Amino acid sequence: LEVEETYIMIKPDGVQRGLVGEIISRFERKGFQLTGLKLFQCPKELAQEHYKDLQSKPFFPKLVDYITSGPVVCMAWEGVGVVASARKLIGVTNPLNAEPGTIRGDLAVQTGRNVVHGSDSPENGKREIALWFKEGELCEWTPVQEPWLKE
Ligand code: DAT
Ligand code: MG
Repeated sequence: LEVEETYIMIKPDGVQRGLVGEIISRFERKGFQLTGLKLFQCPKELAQEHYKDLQSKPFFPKLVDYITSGPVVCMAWEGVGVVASARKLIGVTNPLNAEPGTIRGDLAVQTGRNVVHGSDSPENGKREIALWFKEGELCEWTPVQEPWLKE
């Protein structure tokens, strides 16, 4: 397994419902490393670009409206196997099918209000981090707990 990067985003419903600390804390406690973090009002063009693979879907306009309906929390997380592991922590797309213990399983009820995004591949992790963060917004740093997480 290799060190990967993933783009995690708390959607406007997660921010409005006061779930920011709760959601960040799940990735933090797992042992992944935060390398980028900001509160951000997403412009329509960026939401469309982020979800461009879904542009032919009937729900696409509603999805773009939802993502731009209020501030989101943009995060970059780094770690061995972080892409797939973050998707497991998040749970499946429809929160009613998401396992208890996952973010969507514990905190959401509808696909159209599923509180959080996570990249689906290492390639998309890189693509999405480059899309949502500017030069200079990411930090390279060494967590003091590293020897207690990695043997
Ligand atoms: P995920 O967010 O689990 O990666 P996805 O990439 O297939 O899921 O879709 C992106 C978002 O689009 C998803 O979080 C919510 C919305 N969405 C997906 N399928 C939908 C559907 N059938 N109806 C309404 N919204 C949908
Ligand atoms: Mg997806």
